[in-house]
Amino acid sequence: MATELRRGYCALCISRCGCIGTVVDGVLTRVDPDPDHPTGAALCVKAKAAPEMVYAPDRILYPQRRTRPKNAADPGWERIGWDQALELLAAKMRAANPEALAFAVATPSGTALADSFAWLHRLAHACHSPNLVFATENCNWHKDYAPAYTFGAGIGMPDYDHTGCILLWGFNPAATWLAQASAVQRAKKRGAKLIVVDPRRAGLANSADLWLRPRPGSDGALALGLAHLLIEAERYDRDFLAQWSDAPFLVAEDSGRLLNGADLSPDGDPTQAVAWNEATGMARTCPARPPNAGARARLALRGRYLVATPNGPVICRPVFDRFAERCAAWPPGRVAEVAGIPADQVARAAELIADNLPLSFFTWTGTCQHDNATQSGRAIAALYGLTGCLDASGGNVWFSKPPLAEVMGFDWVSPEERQRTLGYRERPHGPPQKGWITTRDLFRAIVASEPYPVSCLFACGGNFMQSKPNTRFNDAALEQLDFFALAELVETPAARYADLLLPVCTAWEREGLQAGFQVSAAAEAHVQLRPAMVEAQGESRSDTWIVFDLAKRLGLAEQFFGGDPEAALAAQLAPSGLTPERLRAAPGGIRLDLETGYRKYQRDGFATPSGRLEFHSERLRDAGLDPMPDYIPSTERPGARFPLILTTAKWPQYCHSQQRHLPFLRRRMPEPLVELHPDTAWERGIQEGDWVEVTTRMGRIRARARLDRQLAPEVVCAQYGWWQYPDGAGDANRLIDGECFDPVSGSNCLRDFPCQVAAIRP
Ligand SMILES: Nc1nc2c(c(=O)[nH]1)N[C@H]1C(S)=C(S)[C@@H](COP(=O)(O)OP(=O)(O)OC[C@H]3O[C@@H](n4cnc5c(=O)[nH]c(N)nc54)[C@H](O)[C@@H]3O)O[C@H]1N2
Ligand SMILES: Nc1nc2c(c(=O)[nH]1)N[C@H]1C(S)=C(S)[C@@H](COP(=O)(O)OP(=O)(O)OC[C@H]3O[C@@H](n4cnc5c(=O)[nH]c(N)nc54)[C@H](O)[C@@H]3O)O[C@H]1N2
Ligand code: SF4
Ligand SMILES: [Mo]
Repeated sequence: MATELRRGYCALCISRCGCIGTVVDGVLTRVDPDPDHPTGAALCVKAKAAPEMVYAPDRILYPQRRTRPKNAADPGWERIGWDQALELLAAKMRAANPEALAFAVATPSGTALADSFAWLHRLAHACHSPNLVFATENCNWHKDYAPAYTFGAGIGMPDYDHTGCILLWGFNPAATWLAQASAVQRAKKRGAKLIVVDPRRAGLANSADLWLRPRPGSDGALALGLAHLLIEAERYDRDFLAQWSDAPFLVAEDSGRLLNGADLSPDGDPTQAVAWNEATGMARTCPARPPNAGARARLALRGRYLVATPNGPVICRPVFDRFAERCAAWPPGRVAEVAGIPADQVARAAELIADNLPLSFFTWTGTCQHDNATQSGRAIAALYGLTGCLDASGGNVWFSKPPLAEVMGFDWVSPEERQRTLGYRERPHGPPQKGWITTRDLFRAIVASEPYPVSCLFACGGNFMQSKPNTRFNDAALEQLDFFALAELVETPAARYADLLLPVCTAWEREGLQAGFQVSAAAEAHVQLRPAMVEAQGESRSDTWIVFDLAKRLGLAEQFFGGDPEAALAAQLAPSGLTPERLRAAPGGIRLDLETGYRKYQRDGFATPSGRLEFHSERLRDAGLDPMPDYIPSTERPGARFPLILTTAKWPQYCHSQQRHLPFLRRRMPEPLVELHPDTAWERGIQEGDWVEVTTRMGRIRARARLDRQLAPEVVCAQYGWWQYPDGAGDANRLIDGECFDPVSGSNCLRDFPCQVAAIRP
């Protein structure tokens, strides 16, 4: 018996936990943590199920072509060869004009798609397709892109090694990002405080110094309320705000517009904002980067000023004064009313934050999956801005990343082509600016040619029939596609509509590059080329292999490094000084000698139009949107028929709609659950373990009741993605209306939808 140990990392979710695989006679038998790896402290149950995943009987192992009509119960799959399969797909792609050709990709945060994410984008862009379906609006958009309107970049990462207080807001890393959960626990042991904001007392909320239980969707109100308490107590970083944020910039009271240099004199600089100098009692222009500290003027943050302009006097107030006024509308009593959090707990949270700086925070889907996500996110970002901890030691830091070549090819799509992206016209400040579209918009285009027809779709995973809310036209759209090719591991509900099924190998059977493991400066400097633990099963291939082969067939070899993935990898690595060979010789990975500096804005400014952290976004104002954060109640409010609030969450056993077919995991979570308060259950005659029905104005699903005394009696938490269970039970997304969405990002009410629960009588 030949036993081999192989170092790698688990690629199944964003955590990318360092691991060691055991391979006996070419068979993967187990996977264990790699304690020498920066994210290798622990593995979750999904990694433990790796052998079952590789050898699962349900896997697709050969390319297959449909032989029956799309509405037939059985597609009549016919096995074909790779050459025939890819030639068929290439012919269909060549025949479709670029905007009629769409791509789709599974989330790289909850699958191993990160391996090929960049290459699939490169292919779409080389084809000049403006449309790529990606769950970003409900996922990472609100932490990686939307914060750019405040910070000029994403939220960065808590500097756990130096932080004084951690705020986890709608983020449960114990279930979803093990390496962050470990980092939080280490920081807590060192003495850092922990505040968790979550309607459920899940994961680290159990050991937090303070657990705040907001009503789902009320996060914006809480953020403004906390900001109010910090402002009222003057426990904010005045110097940071005056020098590095737009807080002192004057806004005209009548128009809500920022004043600029041209307002002070006809030959003034219109690119410079204006602030009130308290020392001279005069308005002055304000450079993005402040002059040396000695010459610093004392710029007003509060008050109302009369500024002389060539067109007469204008009444102005600093941005900060206007922001403070918005926050003042949220005293603890009102937060308690709207968010359901007792006033003394709101006060306690503000105190904990102010007493334990530096503050760091992480927020993810708990605050993102709402139709008010953009504004809630801005409110949280603004609250964080007050502390002055951004990019400071112990705050949220942008750690230095391994320098890799940019290979996604975003700039191959011209601005004119980009404007054709589905949803771009309605949401130019959201994901469509990167070509990322929602299924709602895709399906409308397919079914109603609105605003133009889409006829051909190539998807690398992504189970959007399950993971997206109820979009009208779900089935009709996929049926009407002229051609749909799907690269998958298993036959998902979407596969029923595919013309061509391409077998993909699991991450355990293919190589993958991870440049940076995110959770600390050291982890972010770590680069690893994960080896294939075992050979690919059947004729399955990696997504990257498929993309490169297709590119060659489409005459795009030149854009794809001669069609050679190895040459492409070398080119991608070149700026880092690494080579594929060097990485293969160091299977545990290589730590680059990168240094992370703090407060990099002092050198570079923030990547916003003003060069400063922006409480007021003139870009959003120009787009007719509110330039300042606010709390916007969800459009969907509970009422007499649907008095409860439906939310969802993730569990350690599964990623989204996957893995239900693996017995090791299924034993640990055999059936779809719905969590509810014992009083809510009692009123309805429901007992622990009963099958119940959850209903919304969109439909009904079944699930097993699990009683949880820590929930608010009005909150119900269901699951989604249970397609491998009879009768569509447990699929909460069938209950949610995909026509309700955030006006900027397109995010949906996956966490905040009115519902009712009833016992199912036998
Ligand atoms: N096991 C597992 N891990 C995963 C994934 C997976 O599917 N399974 N998916 C990966 C992906 S793609 C992502 S995006 C991440 C997501 O990672 P997380 O954001 O941590 O995922 P969730 O558990 O869905 O949501 C976090 C918490 O938000 C809470 N919540 C619900 N509604 C609200 C609300 O209105 N306000 C607030 N403040 N909180 C609310 C939930 O109770 C939950 O505990 O996880 C990644 N990791
Ligand atoms: N109600 C509700 N809905 C949600 C969420 C929620 O919290 N609540 N979370 C949302 C979030 S955060 C996200 S990111 C989306 C996720 O939505 P999706 O990106 O659609 O994720 P999955 O549903 O897990 O589907 C992934 C599919 O890709 C396949 N796959 C896995 N690995 C590979 C691979 O390496 N190659 C290929 N070709 N295929 C692969 C899997 O078999 C699976 O069928 O769901 C969203 N939906
Ligand atoms: S948390 Fe689990 S699934 Fe995610 S990378 Fe770590 S071991 Fe894999
Ligand atoms: Mo996600």
